[in-house]
Amino acid sequence: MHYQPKINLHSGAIVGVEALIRWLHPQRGLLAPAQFVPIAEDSGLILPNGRWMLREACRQARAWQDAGLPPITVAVNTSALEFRAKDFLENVRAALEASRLEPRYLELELTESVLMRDAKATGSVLRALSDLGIKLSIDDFGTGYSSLSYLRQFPINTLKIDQSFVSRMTHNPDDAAIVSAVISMAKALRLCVIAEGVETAEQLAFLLAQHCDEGQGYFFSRPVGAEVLAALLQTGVSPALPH
Ligand code: G
Ligand code: MN
Repeated sequence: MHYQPKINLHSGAIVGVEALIRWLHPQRGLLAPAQFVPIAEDSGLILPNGRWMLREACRQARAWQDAGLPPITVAVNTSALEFRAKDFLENVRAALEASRLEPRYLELELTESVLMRDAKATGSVLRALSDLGIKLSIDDFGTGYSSLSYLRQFPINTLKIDQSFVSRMTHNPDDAAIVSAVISMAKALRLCVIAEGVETAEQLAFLLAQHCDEGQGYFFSRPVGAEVLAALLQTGVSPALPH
């Protein structure tokens, strides 16, 4: 498991991490999720794998707190298959209980396609999670097939602007317009908004000008191991923000 910091763009502080799984393959080296998650989904391994990630992320977040580090939120990506599983809520509760992590420090990242399938059943699971005190975010926002009405129907906390928009926004006015519109919409709906895939100072400057709340990406830090993240929590990320 690797952890990528999420930065409050105004204070520069690390406010959370996204837990990202990697597979150290004996022949092929370190593999990114895109290279094995589809296979894990087809084989059914995504379910035990997701359960493990949830437990491990909660355990690690609590371990950082127990080590005296400032408390941060840990976000776990949740696949459609996991979200639909009958025991999903139970697994989330069990991971929180086993780790003794307060629910407000756990966030689940869901894609638009997860939210769109069967709105009624989705709504009740989301409300149960939200009632527990868990945070919910929409991952890759703007790239899926979705309906904006779920933004007022569902107890969502955060929109994550997809990195494809962020990577083009400083060159392409259309992407810039989409990014600033998503930020405005999030503000109007009192949602938190975070830009994914921030790689350059120019992108950061654009996001600051648009009053984007948070950022995540290689500009601040690559996904790192738990020990490196603990060090970053003490030193802060470099490069330092321009203020
Ligand atoms: O779908 P999701 O947004 O959860 O995917 C996150 C993926 O994006 C991870 O695999 C992570 O390593 C990658 N990533 C994180 N930051 C950056 C970045 O700044 N640039 C690029 N190209 N990829 C990134
Ligand atoms: Mn994600």
